Amino acid sequence: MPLFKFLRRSHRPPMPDRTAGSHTVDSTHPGIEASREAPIPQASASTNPANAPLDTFPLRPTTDALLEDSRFRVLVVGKSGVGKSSLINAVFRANNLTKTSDDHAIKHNIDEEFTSHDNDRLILHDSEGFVGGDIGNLRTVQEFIKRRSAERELKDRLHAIWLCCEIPVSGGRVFELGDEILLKDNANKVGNPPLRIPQVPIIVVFTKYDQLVVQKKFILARSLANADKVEWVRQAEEAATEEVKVRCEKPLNAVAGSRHTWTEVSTRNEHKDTIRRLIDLTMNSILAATDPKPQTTVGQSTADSDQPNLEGLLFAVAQRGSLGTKISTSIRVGKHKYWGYMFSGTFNGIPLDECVGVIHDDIVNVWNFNDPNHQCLKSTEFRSLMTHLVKDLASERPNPPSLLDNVIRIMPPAVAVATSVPPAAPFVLPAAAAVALASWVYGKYRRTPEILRYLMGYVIDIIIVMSCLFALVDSRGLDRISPAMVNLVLREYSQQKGSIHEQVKSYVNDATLPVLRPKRAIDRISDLVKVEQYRELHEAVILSAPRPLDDKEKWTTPDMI
Ligand SMILES: Nc1nc2c(ncn2[C@@H]2O[C@H](COP(=O)(O)OP(=O)(O)O)[C@@H](O)[C@H]2O)c(=O)[nH]1
Ligand SMILES: [Mg+2]
Repeated sequence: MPLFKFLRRSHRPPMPDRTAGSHTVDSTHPGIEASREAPIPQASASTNPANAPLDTFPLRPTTDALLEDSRFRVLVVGKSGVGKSSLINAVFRANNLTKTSDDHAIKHNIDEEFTSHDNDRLILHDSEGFVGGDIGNLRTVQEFIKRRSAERELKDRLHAIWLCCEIPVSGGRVFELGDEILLKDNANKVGNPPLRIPQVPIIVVFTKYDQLVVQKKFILARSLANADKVEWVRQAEEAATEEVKVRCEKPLNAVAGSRHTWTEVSTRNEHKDTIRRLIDLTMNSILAATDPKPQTTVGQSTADSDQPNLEGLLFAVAQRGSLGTKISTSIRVGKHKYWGYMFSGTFNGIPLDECVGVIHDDIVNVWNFNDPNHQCLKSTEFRSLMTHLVKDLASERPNPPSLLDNVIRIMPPAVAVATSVPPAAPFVLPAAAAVALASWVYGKYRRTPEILRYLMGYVIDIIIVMSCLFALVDSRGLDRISPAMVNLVLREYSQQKGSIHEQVKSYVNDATLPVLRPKRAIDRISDLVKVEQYRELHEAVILSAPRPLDDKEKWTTPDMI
């Protein structure tokens, strides 16, 4: 029997398969689903939400079933040297890609699957693109796209295609004949709605944008001799962007029409915004392609849905370059299931550690940090620290324990373990004592202001902590998550959490409880985790991080946060 239910792994039938549900794009936060109403917890739809038992025991993170067997599958097409591998690294931080099998039956290189231990949410297919008038490889690519688009199973299907072409800095054609035929055929193709097989989006990626900026800087150097550097760079980028329109967009429009999705990228650090844009565009294209409903504008649909868009979720989880997409996806996944339960009372009677456990795991799954076996972010130590972080949300006058609470254990398991230590060693604390969860987690869920505050605070805090880790990893080019990184983030955030927690307290109290609506509460969480509000916190985390971080550092203790 595991020490904490948190650590228990349960088995339930997988999530419903991708169904005829409508998938929509949230234009403000490209995410995995856009439902204007928070989904009503299934169990409460027809019964009194406060009393309805959950139909889904034991609880299981929404993302678990999906992520168990499906990964984001992308085809990257482009001539050798255009920057495909660098791009994959910039978007997914997937170094050391290796072939998954040495299957001699594979006829074409394009069928080989590349995966990386650094980011196991990705399967890459790599194609050398087209040189000159070579049509042979074009046929191979087209056949592959056709076959992989028609796969019925999400896990086997191709989810996106990046066609990479280097920006011709010193003149010349941007496309080869093969690129043009591929784009033209794709533009003329229609999807297959009756079979619900979506057309896999092809995003045209014009690479090495920085080279064009350098060229423009050089040209402008003389005329802007007296301008400051910022202005010089701004003008060079503006001129480069105009040049991309002439050298790349115009030829693209000529072969594929003006609605085709494209963007310019550079994998150089100073152009990270181009990588974020590619991620957002890819997300929008996947959502638009997999939404069978008519689109109003790209990325917006007329329909609401509480079904997650699974292709979109796979990409949102796999990518590691867009903080905004991570935050909006955390919210979408939460909205889809357990956050509604949190405020409606559907969790009634369930041990709180179990409720917190599924909410925690769903969010950690979305962020997909390089954390082998989840040894940091799903560790008991981290869960424990997170439960302590929200302790200041306790009621000043705690509610008297309910009858329900009296029948469950009130002693933290760690203490229970401590008492079983032989009397000969009374002062030797067992290791588990250091990882006791905060006491509020050892009760059962009841819809009280205090418990709602703890849960709401936990969700907000863990998303903010994840966003700080993201900023730290991104700015330092760090690889794996370590306790040192998490400790640092927790220390910084614990100094700044006061105003957020005040807002949670004023949102949920004795007076507001009777009128609290799940949808409004979830919207409030979304407001409180908007990324713009945490730029300073992210900077503080980055500035206070020692170089190098101590990878042997032990977990901090709850009194330090
Ligand atoms: N200037 C510049 N060079 C790049 C960029 N991306 C990749 N490269 C360089 O282009 C070369 C080929 O890159 P690689 O990713 O291996 O291309 P692949 O053969 O298509 O996989 C390497 O020397 C990279 O450093 C970029 O955005 N800008
Ligand atoms: Mg390569």
